[in-house]
Amino acid sequence: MLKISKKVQDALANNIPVVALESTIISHGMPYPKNVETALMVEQVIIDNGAVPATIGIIDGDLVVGMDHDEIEEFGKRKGILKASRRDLPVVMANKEWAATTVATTMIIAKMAGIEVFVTGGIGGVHRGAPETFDISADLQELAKTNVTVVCAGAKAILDLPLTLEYLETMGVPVLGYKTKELPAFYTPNSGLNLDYALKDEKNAAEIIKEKRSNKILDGGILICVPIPKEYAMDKKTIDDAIEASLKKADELGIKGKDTTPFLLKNIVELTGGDSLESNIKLILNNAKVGAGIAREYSKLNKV
Ligand code: PSU
Ligand code: MN
Repeated sequence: MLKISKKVQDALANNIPVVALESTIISHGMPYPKNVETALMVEQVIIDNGAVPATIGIIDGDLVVGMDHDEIEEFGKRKGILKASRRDLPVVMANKEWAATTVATTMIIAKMAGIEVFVTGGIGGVHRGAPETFDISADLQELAKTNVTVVCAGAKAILDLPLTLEYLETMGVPVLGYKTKELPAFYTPNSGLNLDYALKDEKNAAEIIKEKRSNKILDGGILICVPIPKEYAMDKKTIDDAIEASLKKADELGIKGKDTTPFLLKNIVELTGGDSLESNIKLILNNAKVGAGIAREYSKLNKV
């Protein structure tokens, strides 16, 4: 059921760097047509930085690795595309559904295909109020066990960032800041939360990945957090207010489970008049550049 595009297959066979990309951000994370434009721009940044993009999603139950442009367009505009996390995988495969892959599912499929580096915007995490609701994204469990490196801009302040970091620590996931020792907060470079390690550069990241992969006992993901470039960051008060208002609205409407994250993202875009979407796009493009660089350095280390 794994369908890897010819380009991605050739790259993997020849130790050419490949970068995996998710599709939930396309189908459930941004409005059409910006979602498609962004997905295509991200692919182009990866190509311009010397790697091969592999956008991942589920089409008629097949696990597609390396969507073409028409497929990306479909994920952007088709109605009724499901959001598949780990628990949904067997169902959407057996029922031959179209489903967008979350960070968790994209990691699983990237691992199946043999892709180490995966670039996204933000990961799921421990939601605010989780001590009551138990709402903790399956992304965190996946980071604990699946051998893929995820490059992101931290986690959004819709989440409980201190608890998200605690959870990752408990699960043994290395959380590495890209040239920073502070956890970035997605729309802003600063969260006020310390990280233990700052990566010097892309090569340093590749060395750490290589070390972890050469020790079976250290199986699991790695999280690399790249701060949004200052010039694209949002004003902290503006974004915090939009987040607060969106959380309140979700609560009033009784939004739960897998609908929570897409609802909050959409609401924040509306409340900021599209500004948060622009920041979101800029940070992903930046992550793509860093991720491609890490994939390139990692390929170099794996040359025999
Ligand atoms: N965070 C974002 N943008 C996104 C997502 C998270 O800033 O698009 C998506 C990712 O696909 C992530 C998923 O894996 O939401 C997490 O959903 P949940 O909280 O239901 O696990
Ligand atoms: Mn959840």
